[in-house]
Amino acid sequence: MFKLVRKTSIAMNVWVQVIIVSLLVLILGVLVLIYIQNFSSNVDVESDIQTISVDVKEFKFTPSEIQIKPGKVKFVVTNSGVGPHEFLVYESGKMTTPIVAIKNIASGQTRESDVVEMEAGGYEIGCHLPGHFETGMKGSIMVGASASQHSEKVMSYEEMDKAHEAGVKAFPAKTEGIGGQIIEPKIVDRVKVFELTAKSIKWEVSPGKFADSYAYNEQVPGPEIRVKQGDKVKVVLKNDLPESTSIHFHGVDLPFSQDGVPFISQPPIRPGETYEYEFTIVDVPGTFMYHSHHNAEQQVDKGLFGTFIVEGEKNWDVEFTLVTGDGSHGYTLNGKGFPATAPIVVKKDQKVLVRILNDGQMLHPMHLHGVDFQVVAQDGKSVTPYTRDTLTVAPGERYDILFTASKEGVWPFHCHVLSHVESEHGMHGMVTAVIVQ
Ligand SMILES: [Cu+2]
Repeated sequence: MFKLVRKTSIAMNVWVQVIIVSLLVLILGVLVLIYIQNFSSNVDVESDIQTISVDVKEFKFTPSEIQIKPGKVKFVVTNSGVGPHEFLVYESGKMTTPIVAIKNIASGQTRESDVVEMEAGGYEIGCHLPGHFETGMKGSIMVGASASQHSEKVMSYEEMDKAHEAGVKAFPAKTEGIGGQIIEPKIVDRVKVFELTAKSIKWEVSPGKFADSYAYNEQVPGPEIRVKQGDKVKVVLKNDLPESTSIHFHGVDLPFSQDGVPFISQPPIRPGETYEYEFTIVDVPGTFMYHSHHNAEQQVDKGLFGTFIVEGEKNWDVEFTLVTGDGSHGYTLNGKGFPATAPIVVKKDQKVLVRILNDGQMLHPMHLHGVDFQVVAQDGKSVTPYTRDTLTVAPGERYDILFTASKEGVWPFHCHVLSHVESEHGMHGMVTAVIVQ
């Protein structure tokens, strides 16, 4: 009995050892498997993530049009601007539920998003700090099976030259619609009556690029109103917009009741309504503006602005009006972006007056090649003339400049904030030329 027990316990010991060793081998095997699987899936994930670098600044994203493949995406966003910005990615039309939201990116900071899974389809990007989206901080992401990593590849110098040449050769490019055409008043009981209708239109900013716009008489800028000191003037506004509006005659000396600010000096002009402004011109000759003073950030941006000129004696041969714009239409002169901007065509030795008005939201240092000019008036009041070749025009300001076209040639006349005028794709935006023949 004793012997038997001993034998059994020896046999049991061997079995226990076999089981322990087997278990150890099994555990080791499982560990190796887990390790291999983990390691290989890490590599997979790593090679699967598309990293998209985006530069943000006032007021654009670079690139603004992104093409990627469906799958895992990480955004690396650098703020090279001066103020804080945010970077939101959302499915088209679902602005309120972004799939990526990097907020409060300070100037100089680079921030990474979490890795997100993006299925094929259209997405939008935007900075929704007040005014930023509207001013151009927006773009799109196309997620598609055939897309390459980035749409904006590096251009060769030959491609860059070609793009620049094409732009210059296209100038002045034809587009639908001309803004700022002089409107003839109806004379009723010795009152000059100007009729304006505000409505939504598609405005062709540059060849093939149409923008959702609001316009007076289907023009951006609206028709140019010209009056004389002492004139009795009536401006009749019909509102065919989907929202209320008003007109403020910027800088014009008129009674409080005609100042055009809803809930301060008048009720808002609601959709479908017609409203009349009536006043007598007391200002001395000069350059003024008119624009919406209701939801103005959007309404003026979309095109509800125009030039209001009090005419006087002319000591120049020809004159032109140049209104700067910098909102949802991109960078524009008289509602058009280069190469669709209109040139200033003059004969040699003509005395040329240019009225420059800024109804946008940014500063534009306007620079003329070839000859200096004299600043003869600011905000509709004459000043002691001073000579410049570059003149910064701030929002709301108007300047009258005078020069003699003493040299034949094609002299660029452009804003000198370079992002408003020229990129690797050539000249765009706020560029025109004085063509002296
Ligand atoms: Cu500019």
